[in-house]
Amino acid sequence: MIPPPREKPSPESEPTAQPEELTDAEAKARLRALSRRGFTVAALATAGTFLGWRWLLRGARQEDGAAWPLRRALETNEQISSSLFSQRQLAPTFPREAAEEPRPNGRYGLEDEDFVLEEWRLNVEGIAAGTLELELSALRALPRFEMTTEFKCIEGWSTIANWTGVRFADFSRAYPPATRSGRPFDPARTEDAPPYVAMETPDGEYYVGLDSASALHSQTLLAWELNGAPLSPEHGAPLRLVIPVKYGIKNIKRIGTIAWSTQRPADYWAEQGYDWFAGL
Ligand SMILES: Nc1nc2c(c(=O)[nH]1)N[C@H]1C(S)=C(S)[C@@H](COP(=O)(O)O)O[C@H]1N2
Ligand SMILES: [Mo]
Repeated sequence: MIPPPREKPSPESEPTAQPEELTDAEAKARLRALSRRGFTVAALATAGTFLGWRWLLRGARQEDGAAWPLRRALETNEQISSSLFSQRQLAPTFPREAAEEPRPNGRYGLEDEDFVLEEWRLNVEGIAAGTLELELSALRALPRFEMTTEFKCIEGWSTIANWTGVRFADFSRAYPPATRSGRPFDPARTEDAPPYVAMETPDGEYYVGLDSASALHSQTLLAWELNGAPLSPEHGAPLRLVIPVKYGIKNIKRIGTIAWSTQRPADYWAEQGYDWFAGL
């Protein structure tokens, strides 16, 4: 076995893109929602969410086996990034014409010679319904979403590309996870969802862990098309994750299983020493 190529994080080339402002309509909708509930309630809810997160992170932490000085450093990054993360911050979007063909990068989990595209099913676990096996047609039946966003690899390169699929939030509305409160799932109440989502390739060779807030972000997409054409095998056919609020490493190709989880899931590149959160 050839050792896995180490991607080098290159701070000099780290992108400095400014998050887009909310559109007027979005800002108004949010203000309406706030005044409905009252600002105090909103503030309490925010504080509650934050405390809930801290508690969860602390709980998850004790299960990690890494040597403590290393874990400390990684955790500091993660805490900073996860507390700075806001679902309201959108990744920049671009005109459709700006889309280019990304270079295929990373083949873990794509090399199983027994993989048959026609036999592919998406396994969904940790949902209220138990477990499910979905065909691509079931995903295509959900609200279609298209976006042109910038894809950023931790190695320093980036590509603007156009993606089509279903938002993970809409997918989750259709196949909801069990909530903490027992109330019906609402993607806007991320604190009520299981805290993590795990995704892995059908052969289990590549896997990512996501915090639910990022997974349920409005630009997180389960995609089956790239630049208007079905995904090619090297770009992750038949279904991949596109999550522009994270670096490329989290954008898993050829998803075989999606599982909601109360425990912080294993993550291929985090195990190689990269930041688990891997947010931009
Ligand atoms: N299954 C799988 N998904 C993966 C990878 C991989 O090795 N295997 N590499 C990741 C990395 S590091 C990057 S930068 C992007 C590249 O996506 P692309 O090949 O479509 O450009 O895929 C991500 N998803
Ligand atoms: Mo990457």
